Amino acid sequence: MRFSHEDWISLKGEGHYGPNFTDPAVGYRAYLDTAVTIDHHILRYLGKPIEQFSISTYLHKDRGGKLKFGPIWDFDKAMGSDAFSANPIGVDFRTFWFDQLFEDPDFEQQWIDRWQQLRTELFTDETFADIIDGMVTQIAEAQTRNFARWAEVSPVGGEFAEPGLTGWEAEVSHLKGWLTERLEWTDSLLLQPVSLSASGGVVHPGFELMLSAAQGTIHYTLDGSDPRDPGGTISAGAIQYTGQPVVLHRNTQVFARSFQSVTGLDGWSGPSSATFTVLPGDFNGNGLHDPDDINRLFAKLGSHDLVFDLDDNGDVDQADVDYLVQTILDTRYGDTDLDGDVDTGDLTRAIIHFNGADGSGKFWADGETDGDGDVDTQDLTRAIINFTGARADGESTLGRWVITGKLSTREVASRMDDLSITKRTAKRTTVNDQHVPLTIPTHAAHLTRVLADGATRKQVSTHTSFF
Ligand SMILES: [Ca+2]
Ligand SMILES: [Ca+2]
Ligand SMILES: [Ca+2]
Ligand SMILES: [Ca+2]
Repeated sequence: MRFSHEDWISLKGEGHYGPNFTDPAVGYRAYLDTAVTIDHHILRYLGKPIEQFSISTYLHKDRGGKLKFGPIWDFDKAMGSDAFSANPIGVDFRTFWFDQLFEDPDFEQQWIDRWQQLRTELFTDETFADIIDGMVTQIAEAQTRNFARWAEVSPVGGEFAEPGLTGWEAEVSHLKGWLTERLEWTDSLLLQPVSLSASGGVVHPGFELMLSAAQGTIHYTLDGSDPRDPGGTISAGAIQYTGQPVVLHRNTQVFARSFQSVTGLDGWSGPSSATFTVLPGDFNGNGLHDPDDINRLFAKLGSHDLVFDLDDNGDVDQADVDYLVQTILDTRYGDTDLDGDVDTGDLTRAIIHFNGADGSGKFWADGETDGDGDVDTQDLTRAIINFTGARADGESTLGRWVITGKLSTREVASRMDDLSITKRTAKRTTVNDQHVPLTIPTHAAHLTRVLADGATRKQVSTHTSFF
């Protein structure tokens, strides 16, 4: 059927021209597919056909569906091929079918958002050149006969063609140049999107994101919500960028726009967004929990670097290591390989790397537990108390324990006495406020055998209060 412009006008009232025309329930959005409409409008706008936005217009709809503009057609006089479109600059695109739609700031913003999105994906010089070159290939053979037959319109190129070209090649080059001019001129009307210093993905806690915009002030959110409210006001949740880095501590969805307080098309830029994965405790930002993360925390003990202050009390101390090891990684001191158990392999590593209270240069994977650089009796005792044996289920996922019993402090002390083979130290240490005679065996195989025989049967309390 024919849907005339008069029909369009007659949809006023609560429809197209009514006072509530922006109301999604009764206004134009109730019966018009705006995304399709905008794509249709942008394509016509881009080509600048002489018909502009009036004649040569089709609309269609599915039964029960919304009105959609299209199919699109009539570009015989467009894109620099005639006097009207010769200049790629200009055209009032808020006319006729589309006049009132652009009175709605949210429709206008949707157009800007779509345009700027297309500019990063499909509307690039490279994409258009590929499309044109593909068409050139198709008609390269036929075009010579065409222009032989219609000599009065023989190809002459145009002002946007690359210098030095003639004939058909100049015509093709002119078309590409015209499109580039049109794209760049349109960009110049709009506030350009905010640039983000990173495009998202896995980053370390404390990652510093920078935002920049050529014009306007930057407003952003970290929860993925639009800093622009419907109607164009700044949302209550939006943060104005100060120029300082945005520090990321947890999973974050950044959504930023540039804003300029003038009326017209340059109120808000299109969106810039990025999703960042920030794993708490993943201090090296590789997306995994690994011994290096704990080592990095060790290096910050005693500082006030808030990135490492996992329990949010202002200090970076052993309590933060507790939080990383026990809460985030859900394992125990002494789990040198972070596979969720403290088994003979872990203890063997700690023993091999034992270098006493004056030692240095040791890390988590060596059996170091408190960031003082050594593997001493304190570290070793922690590992022994936490001994679980190899995980019964054989899985390596942290945090799944098979605890079958409890080893008392007295039993731990007794076990340690049993382990003495070569006494390198007679230092005393403290377990549950009791002094425990500690001996450091140098015979790792014997130690691991004793523990394997003993502690795996009894297991170790999950609630030792060693720290
Ligand atoms: Ca890591
Ligand atoms: Ca802390
Ligand atoms: Ca382990
Ligand atoms: Ca240590």
